[in-house]
Amino acid sequence: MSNDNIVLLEIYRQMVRCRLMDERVWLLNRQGKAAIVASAQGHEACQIASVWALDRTKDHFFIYYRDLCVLIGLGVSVREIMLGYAAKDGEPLSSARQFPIHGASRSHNVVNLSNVVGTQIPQAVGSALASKMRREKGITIVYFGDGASSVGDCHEAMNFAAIHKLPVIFMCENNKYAISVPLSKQMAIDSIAGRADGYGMPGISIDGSEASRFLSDVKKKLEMITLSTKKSQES
Ligand SMILES: Cc1ncc(C[n+]2csc(CCOP(=O)(O)OP(=O)(O)O)c2C)c(N)n1
Ligand SMILES: [Mg+2]
Repeated sequence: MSNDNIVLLEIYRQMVRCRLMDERVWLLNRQGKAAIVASAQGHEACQIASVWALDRTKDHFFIYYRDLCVLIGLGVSVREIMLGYAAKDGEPLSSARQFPIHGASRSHNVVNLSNVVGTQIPQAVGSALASKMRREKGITIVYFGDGASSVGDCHEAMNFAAIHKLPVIFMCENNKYAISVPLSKQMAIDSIAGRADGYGMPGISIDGSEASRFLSDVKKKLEMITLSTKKSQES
């Protein structure tokens, strides 16, 4: 089997693992045993493929509350995550003291996250600025929802990142709703990626349920970012 196929198979394994875990957590929630849950169902392919497109040993991951599968992709175990939902000791992100899957893990390169929508976006841009100033190779990826893409933090962060040509990927997981508010009531445009033009950086829309296309498109984007950051470091 080719290396590419081995990676795709592993991505698929992790997607199935996440879906089964997510379904189980929902059952526990309905039984009153898991207090609060933000489902990642339907987000599995893009979340896991995004991790495989990057380098877990040197890149920085700024996740949000829906990124259960990113954590699995980064190597947090199902057991560790379930301990969080059950509020038991041994969970590595916050020792189960926070909302499940919140907290930080240095060994997994996950930075602490807030439940307040959009706050991780300027923080991620700060991390990318630090990488650039220290001439480190790592890049930063920040995840957020379509609703978060409308908050002020997001606009300020994108503007700053584009001006300074920072090594950062903004990954919007567009599930077309911010709680019960549909996309058409959140913005007057069709493509969130189209906004990138306005900041002066490239933006692409990818089908988030297509892991292999996602993987190759994110890798292409990474090459562009590395090139552009290198050029701006030289100038
Ligand atoms: C600043 C702020 N405003 C409102 C909320 C309440 N809230 C929690 S999730 C959410 C919807 C976010 O939607 P989106 O960014 O599309 O992410 P999704 O949950 O769809 O993945 C809102 C408004 C919040 N947590 N923070
Ligand atoms: Mg949404």
